[in-house]
Amino acid sequence: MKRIVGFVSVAAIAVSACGSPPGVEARDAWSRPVPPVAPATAVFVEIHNGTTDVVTLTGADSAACSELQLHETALDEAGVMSMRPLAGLAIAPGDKETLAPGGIHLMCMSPDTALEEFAITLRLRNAEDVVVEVIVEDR
Ligand SMILES: [Cu+2]
Repeated sequence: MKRIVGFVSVAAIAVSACGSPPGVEARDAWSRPVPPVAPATAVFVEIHNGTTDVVTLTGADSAACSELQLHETALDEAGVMSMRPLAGLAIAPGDKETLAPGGIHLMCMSPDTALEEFAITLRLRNAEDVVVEVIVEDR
């Protein structure tokens, strides 16, 4: 039994020495400042899939939002830009997706508009959840 425990701890050291394993990384998360009465605000982020599987963003959570929905922006039949919920955003292995103004975004409902930054947790299929800090700034 003692031998098994010793082997496990050596293996754990070997893994940590190699740095963090390839995974999913979220970078450059941001949101525009909005007035205190704003019912919602969009959150943008870059998601890198460093795994060997397709990873799908299905939504997110944050203490700063009553709900965080995945939305896409599209032209409707009347030619008007509108937003609609998106079930998921697939990211190919080794690829990245950028959530940006005019496209896919996360919609923070009832945002806490007093915050200059807030954490969100990205919900992913095929990978662990990823927490990223959203910076509130004008771009
Ligand atoms: Cu939206």
